[in-house]
Amino acid sequence: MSAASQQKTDYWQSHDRQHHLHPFTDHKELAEKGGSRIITRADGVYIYDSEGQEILDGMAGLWCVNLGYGRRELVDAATLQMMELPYYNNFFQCTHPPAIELSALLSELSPGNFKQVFFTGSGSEANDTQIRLIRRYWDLMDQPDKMTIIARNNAYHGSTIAGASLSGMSAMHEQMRLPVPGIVHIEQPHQFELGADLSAEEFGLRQARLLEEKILELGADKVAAFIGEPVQGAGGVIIPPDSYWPEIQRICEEYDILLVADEVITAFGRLGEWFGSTHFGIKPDLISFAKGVTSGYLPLGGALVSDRVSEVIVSKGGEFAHGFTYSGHPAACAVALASIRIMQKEHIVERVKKQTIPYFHERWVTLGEHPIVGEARSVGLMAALEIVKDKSNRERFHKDLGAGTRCRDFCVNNGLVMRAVGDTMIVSPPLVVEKHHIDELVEKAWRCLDLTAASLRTG
Ligand code: PXG
Repeated sequence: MSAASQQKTDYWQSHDRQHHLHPFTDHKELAEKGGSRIITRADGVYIYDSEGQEILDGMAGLWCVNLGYGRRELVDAATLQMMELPYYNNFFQCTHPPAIELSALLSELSPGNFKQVFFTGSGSEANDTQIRLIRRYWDLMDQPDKMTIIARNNAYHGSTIAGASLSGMSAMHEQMRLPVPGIVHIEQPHQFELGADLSAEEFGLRQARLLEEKILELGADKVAAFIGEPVQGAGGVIIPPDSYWPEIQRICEEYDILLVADEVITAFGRLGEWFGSTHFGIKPDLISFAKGVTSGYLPLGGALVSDRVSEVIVSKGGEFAHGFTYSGHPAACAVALASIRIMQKEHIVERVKKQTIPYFHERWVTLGEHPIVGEARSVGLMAALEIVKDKSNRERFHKDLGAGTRCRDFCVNNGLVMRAVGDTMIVSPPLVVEKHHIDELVEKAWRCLDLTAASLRTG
């Protein structure tokens, strides 16, 4: 590293420390470590830090940069839209062409009958919107007592008060005194942690039936909806057994409960379909999206609303008292349109399904042979490794050893972004990764697992 880049890094790190509070960060620990890594540019599937290191972005930013970095068409779409109309709102009986065109395109791509879209600025706001849509729907159906929403432990639905309440992250709940009333949780379909003794089929059915038990406990006339990510992402890429979602679907139908698929991560190609619900055969009433809709180039999210819900909301009338300044921001919508059109033109979803996913899966599962890996699993372009001390009985390393964060740090220092969720390592690379990137990812991951194992041996 040159003296000039060292000086710049020092300057940025010191200002960052003094002025910038980061999301989900222990600032005391960060300061002790010497400060943040500063990412200054990116190209394709690589990011570059202020010291000039090239790092393969195994997380597509934060599960979002699906088309990779440096796509000129997305930049041009934003620029043109900003010149034409940088901002106008969708309140008070107004709108603009990008929001109209994007809502029509999303409706066309959606699985099933989703004619209406409500735009937000993020995934958290999308889920906040879902709660309002759900409550509005049951009020208009003259069943105002159908209020409670059932979510799952270790789910992630965002970090606003509503998003964090729907989420099942105990640390978030403790710190923020959540969930808010009317949101309850059931156990997740995490077989590695909770169901090693059962077949996948049995475990999936057992975990789905926890929903039925909870509905019966609360009374179906009190339960409004169930929300779940088709595959839990931030919780550690938890892939439900095939028996899980069909049973959830049956239960929602039997007890007249709305089904919300939080597709903030799984929509727009990550599972080899436009929507992850198609992969699992889920027929949701509401879908949350964000992230991949713009490939992360600008913030945008939303709720796709099925005809069942939207026809009630539209036909019964009365104002839907909800909205954000940036609901359907024109530049974000223009980027989303450009991003989806690139995906269509380059047949990205089909290519990912037929070529990238099978190769990625074949290579990823080889990491399961590593001495400290208890399980290597993947679905679509989402994958996890469970770091264990003893492969035979899934015993974990002592928590204080921080095996996961050690591995994460080895990865980033050796040119790979791989995230740690406790001792579960996860990746979700851009959809445009090629075979040689996948080889590089798996080789680097293996090497960093070796380094992790060696460092754990020496304490
Ligand atoms: N739903 C799901 C399924 C998500 O993954 C959100 C909602 C919230 O979206 P916004 O745009 O409000 O952040 C998410 C976000 C992680 C991590 O550590 C994951 C997310 C966000 C931040 C960190 O894996 N997912």
